[in-house]
Amino acid sequence: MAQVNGHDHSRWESHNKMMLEPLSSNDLEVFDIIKKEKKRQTYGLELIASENFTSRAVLEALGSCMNNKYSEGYPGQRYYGGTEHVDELERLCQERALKVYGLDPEKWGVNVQPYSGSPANFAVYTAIVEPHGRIMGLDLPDGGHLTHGFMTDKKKISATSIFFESMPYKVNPESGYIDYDRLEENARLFHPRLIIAGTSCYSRNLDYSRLRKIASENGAYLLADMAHISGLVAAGVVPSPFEYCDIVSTTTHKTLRGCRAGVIFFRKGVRSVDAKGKETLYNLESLINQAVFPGLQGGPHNHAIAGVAVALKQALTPEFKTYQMQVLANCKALASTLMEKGYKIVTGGSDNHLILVDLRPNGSDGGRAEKVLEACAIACNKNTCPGDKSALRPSGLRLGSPALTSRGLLEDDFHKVGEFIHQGIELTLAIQRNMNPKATLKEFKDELAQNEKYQLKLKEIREEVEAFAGKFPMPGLPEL
Ligand code: DSN
Repeated sequence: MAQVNGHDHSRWESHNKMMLEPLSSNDLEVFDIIKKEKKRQTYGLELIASENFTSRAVLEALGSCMNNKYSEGYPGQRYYGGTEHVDELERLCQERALKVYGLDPEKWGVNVQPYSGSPANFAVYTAIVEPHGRIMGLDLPDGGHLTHGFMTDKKKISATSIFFESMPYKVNPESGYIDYDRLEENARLFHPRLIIAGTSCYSRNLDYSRLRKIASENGAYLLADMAHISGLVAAGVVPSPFEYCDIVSTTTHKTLRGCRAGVIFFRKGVRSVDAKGKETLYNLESLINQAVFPGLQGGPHNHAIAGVAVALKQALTPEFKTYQMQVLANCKALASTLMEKGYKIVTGGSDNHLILVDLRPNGSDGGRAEKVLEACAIACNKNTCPGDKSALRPSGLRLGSPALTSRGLLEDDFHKVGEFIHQGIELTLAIQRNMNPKATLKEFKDELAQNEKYQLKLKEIREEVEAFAGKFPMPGLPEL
């Protein structure tokens, strides 16, 4: 090895060794952390509604040499040489994205370069809304996403609310359903440039036709942020936003089950025809493409585009449709188990992959229950419920079925998962009963950590959960 092309390369040998070594020997600290995370994922119950387990093929594409390539620009128009294969890849990814959602390339275009969902949404806003232009999205405490314009009375939290004027719409605090009448009234007063049809924690289908009507009445664009449900839409098991929207954004790693990235779809062709028959055309293609690059991003993450392309191919299979149908069935099974045990589910059920459990009737809240469940190897997240007075003490737990369904759990297994959650919440309530009702979350966590009786109970539940979860296969790379 010392001789390469007749020259002595011996001083380079240790460098080459480092570059070719597997992770397991090259960086034991990172390797060990990843192994621990893999164990946590394998022996725990993953119920975070926005998470999933992507496939081995997606992870292989993601870990490929595509990571190494810069390719600022778009296929055929790059600022770098050596881009023939990334051009081919990006075009393939675009074709598959349109095919998965049944879109005619004459009427729809797609940008697969956004790094994730938040930059994708911000790109849409900067493309079509002028600085300080008006945006209406579902309020975060009501189930919307941060990027849909979240702010409080004290602070503009999301950059969307800093650089644009945001007026949220809300759910009805009694029913938990979106209050479309109030949105309609407020839109007439606010004159938004853009209305966002998208959610992070809403268990019901959106009324896209109603949202379209409200947007059109106000000359506003309608953007669907379908990040949570894009896999369900791809499989045709929930209503599609494409018929009604001008633009659709999504992440690719939630129900769509790819790697972490973002995609924006935009309409092309005729936007409207006036009374005299004069057509107005969409000009979204150049606005959105320019907003993504060079407006907000540099070189696309070609390894992520490769992973997304693989996930999109999988999304075209019958197996993917079966998976998405099972996501819905499992979510319903979990909802019915918890309702049979007397829990209040916001809106009384679910049309999609998630439920929101309102713990106010039980005298508890999401923060405390989340901590206990986490200690039982059950991962979920606290979430505000409609009518919550403070976002600092959210009353609910958001539970989703996509990740565990990817591991092969069926309805009966989800009934069992519901039993485990019930045991965790019972323990939460038992701890609360023995504490001052005004105890802080920190005091609650200290009590949980220090009280031997609770630690024993936690251990008992966790061991059962781990034995149960460990029986299901884990998608992904065999080692990592
Ligand atoms: N943070 C994600 C979620 O959990 O819903 C959305 O980006």
